Amino acid sequence: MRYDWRVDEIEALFALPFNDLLFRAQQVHRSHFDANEIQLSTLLSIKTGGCPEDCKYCPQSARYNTDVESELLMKKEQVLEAARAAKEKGASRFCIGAAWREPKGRAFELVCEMIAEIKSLGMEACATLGMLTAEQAERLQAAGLDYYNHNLDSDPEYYREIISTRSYEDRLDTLKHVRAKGMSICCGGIVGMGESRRHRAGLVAQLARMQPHPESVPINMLVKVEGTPVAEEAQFREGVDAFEFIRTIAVARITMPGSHVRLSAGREQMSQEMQALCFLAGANSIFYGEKLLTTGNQAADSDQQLFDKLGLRPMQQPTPSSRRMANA
Ligand code: SAM
Ligand code: DTB
Ligand code: SF4
Repeated sequence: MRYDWRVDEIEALFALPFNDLLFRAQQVHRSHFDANEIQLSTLLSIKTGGCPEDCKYCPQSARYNTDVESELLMKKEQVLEAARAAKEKGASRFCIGAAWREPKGRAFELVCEMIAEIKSLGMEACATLGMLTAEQAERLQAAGLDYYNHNLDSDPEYYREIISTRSYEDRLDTLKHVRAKGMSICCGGIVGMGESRRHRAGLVAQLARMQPHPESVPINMLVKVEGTPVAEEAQFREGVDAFEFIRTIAVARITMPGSHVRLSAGREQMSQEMQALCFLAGANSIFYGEKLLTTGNQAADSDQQLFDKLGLRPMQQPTPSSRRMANA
């Protein structure tokens, strides 16, 4: 496994002829995974809207005028009901998200209780709650949390155009705390916010230089939500075409061979053919269920149909030892 990827090497991968790039990605994918298995994670927003941060893509920031209303923390029983339903439909991981800068007080205690109960259903538990201190990471680990999601979103340079209220270093610190307590990391970014290919290569380099690599790497296609600056302002308007997005997946697969690369937000807007190319490029995980946090996702039924057409199978929950080996 390599951890010394340079941005220009990654840019060179991006620049390969499409067929060569996908061939390389397939070779890497097949030497680390069963290429017909897809990991299924279901998301639930347990605390929606009203976030003090200024992430320019986010419908949940209180600073922008979007359709998202601020809600209170969801009740534990409701969360568990959603987790049970997700398990019933075949998800192996349940991910809870809160629109916070960081977790605090009684709400954090309640989230720890939710995590313990999700674990008692026999599912993997993931949470995304904003910045963490070392103590909070320890509490989450003690509650049984398997994964913490905290994205870098972009490379360090373009990041400054997108978020001002939390630094890149803050994000890396949170990831360090999560790793130090022995939890797995889910960390990726967003494609299509007006960034250049060099910035995309820079994001992948940041992820691929982490040692060990994040176990889950969500690659989100920007969901343009009315009222957010990236959807409204001209400077962010240059999106990416389907091929550039698929290239990003392939490059993530080649540079992080043992990670689950997730075809994440934006799938509702993708054709089945595009999703199939993402799987061919090495994506082996999706968000499964009709909602992401506040926006829509493909319905579970249509995912089942796509899986049938492609001969894909849901991945069973990996055992801790097989996960460790994937990163060796
Ligand atoms: N508040 C927490 C935080 O940001 O640390 C957790 C929730 S936040 C919504 C999780 C991630 O969702 C973001 O880091 C971003 O990568 C992704 N995301 C948010 N809005 C998105 C959008 N409109 N399109 C694509 N991805 C988005
Ligand atoms: C991630 O990388 N993508 C998910 C999850 N981690 C938390 C969130 C996508 C959010 C898309 C916009 C929304 O539904 O609000
Ligand atoms: Fe808040 Fe997270 Fe949205 Fe940023 S991405 S505004 S931190 S909910």
